[in-house]
Amino acid sequence: MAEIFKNIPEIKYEGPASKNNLAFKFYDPEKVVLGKTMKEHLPFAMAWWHNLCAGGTDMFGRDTADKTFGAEKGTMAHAKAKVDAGFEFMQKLGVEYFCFHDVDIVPEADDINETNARLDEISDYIIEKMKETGIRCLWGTANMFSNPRFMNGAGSTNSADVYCFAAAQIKKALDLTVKLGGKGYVFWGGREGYETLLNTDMKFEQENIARLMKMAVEYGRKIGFTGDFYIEPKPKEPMKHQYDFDAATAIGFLRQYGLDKDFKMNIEANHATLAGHTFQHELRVSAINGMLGSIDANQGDYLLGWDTDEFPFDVYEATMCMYEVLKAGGLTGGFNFDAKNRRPSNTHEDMFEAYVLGMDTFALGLLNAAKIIEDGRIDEFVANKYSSFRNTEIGSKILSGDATLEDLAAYAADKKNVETPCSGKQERLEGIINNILFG
Ligand code: XUL
Ligand code: CO
Repeated sequence: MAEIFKNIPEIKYEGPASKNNLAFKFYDPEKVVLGKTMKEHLPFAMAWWHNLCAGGTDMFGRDTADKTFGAEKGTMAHAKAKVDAGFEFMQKLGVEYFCFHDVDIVPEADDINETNARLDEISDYIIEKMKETGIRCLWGTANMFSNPRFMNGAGSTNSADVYCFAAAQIKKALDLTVKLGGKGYVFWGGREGYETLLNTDMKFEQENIARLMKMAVEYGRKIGFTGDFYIEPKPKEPMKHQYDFDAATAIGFLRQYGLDKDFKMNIEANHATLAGHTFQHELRVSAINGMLGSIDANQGDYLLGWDTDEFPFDVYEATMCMYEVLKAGGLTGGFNFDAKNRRPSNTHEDMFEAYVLGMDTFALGLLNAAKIIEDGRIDEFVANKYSSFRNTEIGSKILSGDATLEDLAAYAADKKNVETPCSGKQERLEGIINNILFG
């Protein structure tokens, strides 16, 4: 098989002093941090769609990057060239997983049966490559938002026929995910939402989405899918209002429809900030509900109100992410770079440099988060902040669930007045973080 990225060597760890743009400065796969190697802490994945398909087209201009990999676009030869390119790319970087939508891996045909035959063919080819390289599938999904048939949604569509086509795509994508040994299956509700309530029966749409998810779980379990289903929350774009607004909303939805045992969250940094939350907030909400599954590792731009899907470079944000992940005991999924090069970064070398940046950013985040945990001052402060509930009789009574409202009112009446609680010490804590990161 001819090499595609001819001028790109295998990317190695060279350390922070290195000036080599094609070397890791911080991601040292075998380095042990808090008892596990970096590679174990950070199961990185390549997003098929951005890395192998997207060429930089935006609202104002066509592709700037060449992603043909020597084949004619829209052909099965091109689909195979993307497999070749993807596996060479992952191998050179030491990325051990990939994520895909059905339509990323083959060109969609007019007849769904033909599309499915193409999917069978390409997945056979992908499996060969997986066997050769040891690279694995993190998760699969069905693209139920690009085809015009999904303009009114997939699970939330008004058309029973379109609903069946969505179901057929999910069925096939689940077959593929199981065939490729994927650890997870993602639902990102691209067009599951609405533009105006003037034409929308919100309750009907949400119930129909839940029905589709239930069918997916039943089918998945029947064919031997033992992994997690994920919801990837996003508040808007393409729809004005998306039903999976954020982690709290998605978790409430899953509980309402009895889906919470089979689903976890796939949290994307840029989606968190679009929802008006920090990445860390979304991770914490998922973790405290036992639903932190996987991460779409990217970064938004606070000056732009849309999903820019940038490669993560914000070390502070990555640090807080890794702090949450470590405290949660790791992910069942991984870190999928749902990120794309900026449009003018249009060379193959840029593709590699983007992954070097993202992987180094998360490696730094891991190192920093481990230092914060080992330092212990932040955790100690938070534990002490609530100590009145643990160290006093009345506090313990509240926690044990034995107290009544009357008991507490009688306690307050006895006390007559109460001191203000301890200071929140935000500035001290922020200083501690700076001191740990840069000291
Ligand atoms: C879109 C997005 C998707 C999902 C998979 O914003 O993040 O690519 O990750 O459908
Ligand atoms: Co995503």
